[in-house]
Amino acid sequence: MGKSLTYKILEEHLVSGTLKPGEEIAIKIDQTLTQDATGTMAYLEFETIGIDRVKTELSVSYVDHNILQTDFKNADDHRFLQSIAKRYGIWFSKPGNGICHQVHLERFAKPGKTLLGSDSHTPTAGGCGMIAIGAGGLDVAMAMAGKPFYLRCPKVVGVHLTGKLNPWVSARDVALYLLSILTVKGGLGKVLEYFGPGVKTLTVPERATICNLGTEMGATTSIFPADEVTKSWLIAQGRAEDFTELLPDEDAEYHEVIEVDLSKLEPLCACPSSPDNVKKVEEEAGKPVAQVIVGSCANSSLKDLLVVAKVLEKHRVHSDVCLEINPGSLQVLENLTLLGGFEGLLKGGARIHQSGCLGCIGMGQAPPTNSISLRTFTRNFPGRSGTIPDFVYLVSPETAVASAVKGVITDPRELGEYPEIILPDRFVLNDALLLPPLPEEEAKKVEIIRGPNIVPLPQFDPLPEDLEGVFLLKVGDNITTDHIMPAGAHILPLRSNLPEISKYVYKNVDSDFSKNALGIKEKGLAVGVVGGENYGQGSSREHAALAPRYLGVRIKLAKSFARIHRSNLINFGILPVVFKNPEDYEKIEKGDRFKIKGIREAISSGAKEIKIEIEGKGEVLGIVELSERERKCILAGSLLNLAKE
Ligand code: MIC
Ligand code: SF4
Repeated sequence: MGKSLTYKILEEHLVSGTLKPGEEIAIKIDQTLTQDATGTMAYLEFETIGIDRVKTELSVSYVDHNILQTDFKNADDHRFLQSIAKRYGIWFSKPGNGICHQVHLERFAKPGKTLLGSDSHTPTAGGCGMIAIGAGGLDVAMAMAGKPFYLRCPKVVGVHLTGKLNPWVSARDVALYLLSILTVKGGLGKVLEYFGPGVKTLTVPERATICNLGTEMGATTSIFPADEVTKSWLIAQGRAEDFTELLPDEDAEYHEVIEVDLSKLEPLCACPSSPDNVKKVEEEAGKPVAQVIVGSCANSSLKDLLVVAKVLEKHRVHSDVCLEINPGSLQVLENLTLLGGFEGLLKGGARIHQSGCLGCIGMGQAPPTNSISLRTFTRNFPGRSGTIPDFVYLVSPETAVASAVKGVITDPRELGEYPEIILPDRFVLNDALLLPPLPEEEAKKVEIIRGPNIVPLPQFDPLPEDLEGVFLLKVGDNITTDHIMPAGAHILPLRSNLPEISKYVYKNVDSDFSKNALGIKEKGLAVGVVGGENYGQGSSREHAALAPRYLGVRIKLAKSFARIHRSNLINFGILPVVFKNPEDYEKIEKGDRFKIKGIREAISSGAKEIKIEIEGKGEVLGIVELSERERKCILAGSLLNLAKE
């Protein structure tokens, strides 16, 4: 049997392990990316490792998340990041240049390479034929230091595309269709590899949209082949030399195959409040809409905005709707303007923002109370918009603009003929906000600028002999990192200040969590959290592990864990334990005391099972599936301690 594209690239980058699903492998990382919200911490960690210059082929530091400067904090972080980039040989993408994933696709994505990014939507670059994986900041820091990236070898799911999308149906609908079958956990431990005759009908940004949203299925990453379409994209970006043709073998072996006939798809939407709560747009049609936003790393490419502009040349935004546009990048904005699209947006009544994540991560754009907001974003987790409760639908740009002009959720096919959209063969390139790395000698002289918001990392103590403590919280299935460590305009600016940001851990689930956890920690006890399936889905933010650890959390006991969060827990010395008998979940209540005798010995001897004594309720068995490297990390108390050892 032949090889999948995924295994071809992994094999070429394999540093240790064998390509057997579930086994720990280590791969060489060619490129890294960070964004500001995870980047400040990643670079503090990178500094601790003590390397003089990044060892990757290319590393980029983007500023796109925290671009709302309500006080000195974000502004200081930007300066810190810029000075770090100068000092260590890193590209720097200034605020306003665009969302990391969109810019990376335009300027740096390269077929056949590996990319590790401290953002869960890093797989967007899979649209350009690379293996692009999201990870915690510390893993990215290690990759910048030239260390390999460790992961469980994924299974490869072949997504066989046939047919061609109909007018008004777009890449978003392909992803929503897959979300409806795979759900938010169907991609766990898997790479989604697209193949078949339908592939050539999709442009690189469309492929990128599909890869981007594979993250919402829990997939390790997603990838498209690098073909003639990829070549034209790279030529249009002035990067013809970056092209290499990369295809799976004709008889490639896939662990599973999903068939998608593109011509059968219809406009879909993810209803509140989960990306897999998918319905046909026509089923939700007629509900009044207050806000519509087109943007985010999933859907703010040139074509996405041009279709909106073309519709607005003929129709006005409904008087009761606020239509907001968050361009994906400076390049998108400039090319849109040159093609007359900017004018179309203005004439039709759209409100235009700068390029960046903005409302997608709750930095402004909160919807009004009890109203429906339609967004072309990645996630509609409860409260992520900044309004609680919120009613956020995830849709395509086509459905977004149709609903914006009609004032109610509308199937875009009602708009009649699809507008003619001609994309340029060559984009106008503008790297005014993209700074290349400094030469080595010059870089060595650069001083790092630290504002008062940059607080050094604390020391993390090693795993004790026995673990005794309190399960302070019990939560259900699919808990997101937005539940654990919320974002938004008030909290995001604290990403480089651990003591401060920890005050917000689980804030919207249990407002006393942080205070009570510290109380338990002061008594010398450990804090535990009990969870259901797919615990920690969503973002790559390591703060969802780091901040709880700061509050004394040492164990999370769940039915299953999301990939990135599990790695982040281990990186910061929190033990991820899976229930041996899932029904034991019912046994434990919030406030229960627990004891694990000889935990240190058990972990160092490689025990697969541990006994957790629950006071007054007997024993619960937990499974600890850790590789040798992960065990060492837990014993040391954090990966940083281990790296220093
Ligand atoms: C997100 O979409 O949730 C974010 C904000 O981009 C995160 C990263 C972060 O929390 O900083 C992600 O997806 O990893
Ligand atoms: Fe930014 Fe939203 Fe994309 Fe995260 S999902 S990188 S917040 S645009």
